[in-house]
Formats: sequence, structure tokens, C-alpha cells
Amino acid sequence: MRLSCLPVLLAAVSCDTGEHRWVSTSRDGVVEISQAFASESVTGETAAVYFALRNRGPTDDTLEAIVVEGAGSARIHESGERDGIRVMAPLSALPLPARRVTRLVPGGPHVMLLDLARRPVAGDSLRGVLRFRSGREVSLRAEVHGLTELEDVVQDIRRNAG
Ligand SMILES: [Cu+2]
Repeated sequence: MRLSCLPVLLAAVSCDTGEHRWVSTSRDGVVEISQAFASESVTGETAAVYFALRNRGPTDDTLEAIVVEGAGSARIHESGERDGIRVMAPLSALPLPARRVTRLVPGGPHVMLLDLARRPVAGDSLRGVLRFRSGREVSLRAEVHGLTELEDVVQDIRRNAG
């Protein structure tokens, strides 16, 4: 019998059945992060990180802080359009409604890494921690993808979203 992946067994245990199947949960199992990936940096100084956050609990929570190794800071950004131009605006926090999945995707909300010590390239893995208003924490591991692969990654995640 093939061992199946038990995503909520232990926080930060990775699963080798597919790179987007990686899942990490808060110690109490309420908040879960999955499908984390990052885009290769164009300028070398910033990079965007995307993931899905599932709040299994009966109460709302809020993502308040992100720390990523090798990044001077990490900010939550919202994407939008103004006069036909793609713009980004910082969000002070990201609400996680109870019993819902909140997705950070290209063209939508994302985490922006600033002041990177080293330019992330495809194949790298970024590591960090997400902190929530409730005091929960989840670890982050985001594979870096080249800009040309991003659309494929998003398609793959949409297919596997459930
Ligand atoms: Cu941004």
C-alpha cells in the first residue's frame, strides 16, 4: 500500500507527491497554509509570494506579519487597476474569515518581499513564518518559479483547488 500524504499530521512536514501539495498548519490545526510559491524577481530587490490560507475555525483571524529569511521586510499588498494601469497598495493586515479559504494569487493580494539579500531564482525555496492576530503561527516554504512558469503554476493550482 502506498503511503498517502497526511497534510495536517505535523506542521512543516513536507510531502513529496507534488510541489504544490506542501502544507503547514498552526499548532492547533486551525490555520493551514498550502500552495505557496514565489515569483522570480525581475529587479532582484523584490519578489511576490502567493499561497492559500484555510481558516478551519469558527472565528475570524487576521494575518498580521510575515517574516521571510533573506528579506529585509515582507508586506501584504493588494493589486488593482487605476486608469488601466496595474497598481499595488499595501494592506496593514489580511482578514481570514472563519471556515473559509483565502487565496493570494497573481493579480490579487500577495506578499511582497522587500530588500532581498540575494536575488531569488527559479528552483530556490524561500522560508519564513506567518503570524496571526490570534497568536497562531504557520511556517512558510515557497518554491520560486520563473516568470514564464507562473501561468502554468496558477493553472495547476486552480485544477487542484478544492
Ligand atoms: Cu506587491
